[in-house]
Amino acid sequence: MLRTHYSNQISPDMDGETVTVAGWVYELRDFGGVKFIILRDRQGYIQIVIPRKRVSEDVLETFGKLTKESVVSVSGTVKKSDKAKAGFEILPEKIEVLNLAETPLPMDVSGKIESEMDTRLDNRFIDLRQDKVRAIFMLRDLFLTGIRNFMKENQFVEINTPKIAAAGAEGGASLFPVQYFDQWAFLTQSPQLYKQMLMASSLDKVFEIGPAFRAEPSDTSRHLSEFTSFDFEMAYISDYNDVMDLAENMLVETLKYVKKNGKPWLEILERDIEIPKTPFPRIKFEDAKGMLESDGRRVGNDLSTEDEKALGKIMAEKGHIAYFITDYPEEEKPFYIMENDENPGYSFAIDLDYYGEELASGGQREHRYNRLVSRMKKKNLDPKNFEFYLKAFKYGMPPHGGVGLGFERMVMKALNLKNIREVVLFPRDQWRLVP
Ligand code: AMO
Repeated sequence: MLRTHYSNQISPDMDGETVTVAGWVYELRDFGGVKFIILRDRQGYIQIVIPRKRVSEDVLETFGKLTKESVVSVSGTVKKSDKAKAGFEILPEKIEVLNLAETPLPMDVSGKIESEMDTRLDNRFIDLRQDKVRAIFMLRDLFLTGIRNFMKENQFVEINTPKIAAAGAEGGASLFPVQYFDQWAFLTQSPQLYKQMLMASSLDKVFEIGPAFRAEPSDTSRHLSEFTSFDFEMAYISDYNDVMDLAENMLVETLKYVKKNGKPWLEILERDIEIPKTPFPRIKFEDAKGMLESDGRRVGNDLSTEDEKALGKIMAEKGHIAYFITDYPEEEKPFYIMENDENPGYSFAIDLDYYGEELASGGQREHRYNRLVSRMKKKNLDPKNFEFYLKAFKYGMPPHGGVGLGFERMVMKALNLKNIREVVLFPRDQWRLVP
């Protein structure tokens, strides 16, 4: 192997031992009689000390050729040193150049010079060499593990549903058409229809973490054309409160998991994760509207982005960064949401807002075939296009509900980042199809 130790596997008490380390040349310092290479590997930084009189001609010659971000493997002896940050340095016997980096670099890696978002995304492989950027993706990984742990502890089965489908669930405007052999298909906007169909199967508590596609031309810091949707669906609910209980616990437990296991990365990012106060307030839409109107806003039949922000402020003053908004006007909500017969015109739809932004939406579903068909017609949808889905409601469909949550929004907001693109390796938006 070109490496025997990562930087964090070496310590001052290994003084005198021979090791081979490998990584990128982060910095080159030449003081004449003594030169240094700061090598960066996945775990951190290692100082390579090159005193002219104590190393071979080969080592000196190689040092002269090195450029920043070149890839090298260095074999040498561990030397305890009070002057080195880590308490040790490596005196090299051999430096092997594995790949020389071209100069100049397309962007600065040290984090000292801030690069534009576009430059960073065009050169994502280099951007990811920055500690802070890497920290974001190490934390993102922990969010995924946290969610999975929580859902599995609660007996949910992880599923994968098709991403190429014949019909969309979230409205025609944001569908991406795909040429599918000799017919047209679409990239799925959400696993909605599939997770619901499964409620009529033996898998009555499911979740999925997968891509969702929206042909949204909105050029904002919180929309992508391809995002990761975390969806769950559960059968045999009494009402939408069961769905909210699950979503609330999931968010709190996931945040706790990341806070506990992501300490080194949070330190690099200089961020802390705030655990939202429980129970999350459950505010009826009309009450939210009332709160906003007494604050001087005019609110329609739904909350605009600005309304959400304003409500976020009001709630933050009351000590809540996470809360539900329930009972939306049915007119504003998709066909699969159940209407509230006791309060005509309203529905059992819920949104979960987090730091004044919509994080998730869902609710109790319409599981009664005839009501579902009439709701579809009311929304000008042709039930014929949804036969594959409607069939599942004819032969034993239990009451059920669930939510879809924008995974990137969760990571972005929890880490207090300003742009959703920060938390996606290779984001897709209206302007970006490469890399
Ligand atoms: P909705 O359309 O509200 O609901 O989407 C659910 C959540 O997904 C996130 N989201 C997005 N994130 C980034 N970029 C986008 N373009 C984008 N669009 C949506 C948001 C949003 O709250 N089927 C329902 C869910 C359900 O009822 O279970 C649905 O998709 O955080």
